[in-house]
Amino acid sequence: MSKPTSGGFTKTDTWLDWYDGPSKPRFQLPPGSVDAHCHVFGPGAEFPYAPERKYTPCDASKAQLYALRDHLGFSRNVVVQATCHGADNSAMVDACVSSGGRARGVATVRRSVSDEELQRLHAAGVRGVRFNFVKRLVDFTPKEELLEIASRIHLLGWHVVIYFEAVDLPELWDFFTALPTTVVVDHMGTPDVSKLVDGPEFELFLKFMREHPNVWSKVTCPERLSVTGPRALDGEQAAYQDVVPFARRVVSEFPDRVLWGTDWPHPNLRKHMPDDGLLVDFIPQIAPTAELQKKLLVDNPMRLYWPEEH
Ligand code: 0GY
Repeated sequence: MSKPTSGGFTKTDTWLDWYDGPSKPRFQLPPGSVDAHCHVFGPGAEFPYAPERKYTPCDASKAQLYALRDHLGFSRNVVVQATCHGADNSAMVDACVSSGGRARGVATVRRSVSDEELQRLHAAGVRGVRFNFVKRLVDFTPKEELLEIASRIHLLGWHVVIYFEAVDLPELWDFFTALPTTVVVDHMGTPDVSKLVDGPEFELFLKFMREHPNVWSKVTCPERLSVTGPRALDGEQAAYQDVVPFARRVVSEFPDRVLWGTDWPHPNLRKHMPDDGLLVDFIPQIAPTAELQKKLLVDNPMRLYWPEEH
């Protein structure tokens, strides 16, 4: 089914719509599991896309997100501001406030954000800001502006989510390690999984986590990182096999600092759109024991996003 973009927007030519009718996962999520990385897009007619955006997605509403949550067996969501909405957090905030306390958010803010606005975001459920260094997604923001934002949101008990390409880690290292907050890395720092898991590139990322106990990682996006793709290698094994050693390594070494999320509705995938049920079936391969699964899906996200209940 095609999902046209509303509000007078036309989605980017190569845009793949999210997967309709995902399978029911075979893996049963532990009770209270949190989808700690997902987005809402618009709908554009209600929440217009930002003029400075680098892509126009298909609409993906809060109702569709929460239907997926229930279908997959999650209890809660962390809705991360997507770059197509710039620093207008309205769609993400609307999703959080309509969730009945079952969603928290990660916002994008500019240096000019007022204290009142930060308080308003906090009341809506926002607990972090995202700093994005992926050049195809955002324009450059000076580091001193980001540090200023980080020191302000630190006072609210929020954390910083960072999204970057693995090749840029050396250059960004000093900035990242100067952040005063908990720092959550999107998608394991986007490793090139055709390289060795114990090669220099991924070792640098592991060193980053090892030397900085305030750094957490989302072990997300096998569909984005995989080179071999969704093809299952045999009847019993799930897809995205080339990502497994990377994610498994991070989960086993840092079990108390990892998060998992669907990444629905999967922005900017150009080759295939994953079946979200299949993505959930990926989890036991990277977190093979019930204890690791509970940390990854319940304890860690609750500690970070719902500390008052933890
Ligand atoms: C992701 C990945 C992407 C995009 C965004 O905010 C965004 O636009 O997050 C991407 O294109 O890699 O984290 O979902």
